[in-house]
Amino acid sequence: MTLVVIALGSNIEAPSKRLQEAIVYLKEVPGLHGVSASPIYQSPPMGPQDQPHFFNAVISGDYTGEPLSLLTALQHIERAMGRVKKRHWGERCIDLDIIQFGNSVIDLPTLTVPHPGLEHRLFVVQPMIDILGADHRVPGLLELGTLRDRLSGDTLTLCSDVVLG
Ligand code: A4P
Ligand code: MG
Repeated sequence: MTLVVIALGSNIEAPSKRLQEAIVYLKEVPGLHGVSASPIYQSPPMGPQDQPHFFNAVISGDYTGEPLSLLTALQHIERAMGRVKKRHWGERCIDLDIIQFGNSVIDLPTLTVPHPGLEHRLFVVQPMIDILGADHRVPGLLELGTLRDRLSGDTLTLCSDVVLG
């Protein structure tokens, strides 16, 4: 079993409902067990500013398969949910990124893990802390609490009206 962390993001087409829908799909991924979901957070878009704010959450779970199998499963969910690629860092109804795959460091053309954006994204670091704790570490990085302190100037709002699970 490998501890995996997956980031969820959405900023169009009823984002918080899309995150809930994605959780339902994630719980059905073969080999992925014990899924627990963070609260949802809202933040201004990173990248192009002419798009709506993002809703983000993370899930953790235990996975029995290989990294590329998990990536394929996530891309299948994105397609099933009707995701259309518009532009890099642009609007999307769902984005599923592998943040951590146990202690693995993966550098393939189609998969980079740990996700290289993690230490710059409070909208991933904070929900990871919520479910894994501030002492948790991702390979090659300092503990999450330190990453959060470095991002303390970033804007992040807890959406307490919707609970995933
Ligand atoms: N890929 C490589 N590594 C991974 C990984 N660890 N997990 C490849 C998932 N996929 C990975 O992704 C392009 C390719 O990345 C995939 O085919 C896969 O083989 P994509 O989602 O189709 O395209 P993209 O938008 O160009 O890139 P990406 O990396 O998903 O965008 P980001 O970095 O996730 O940024 N602002 C806020 N506030 N919150 C957000 O969630 N998200 C984005 C998207 C922009 N701004 C945001 C947010
Ligand atoms: Mg992606």
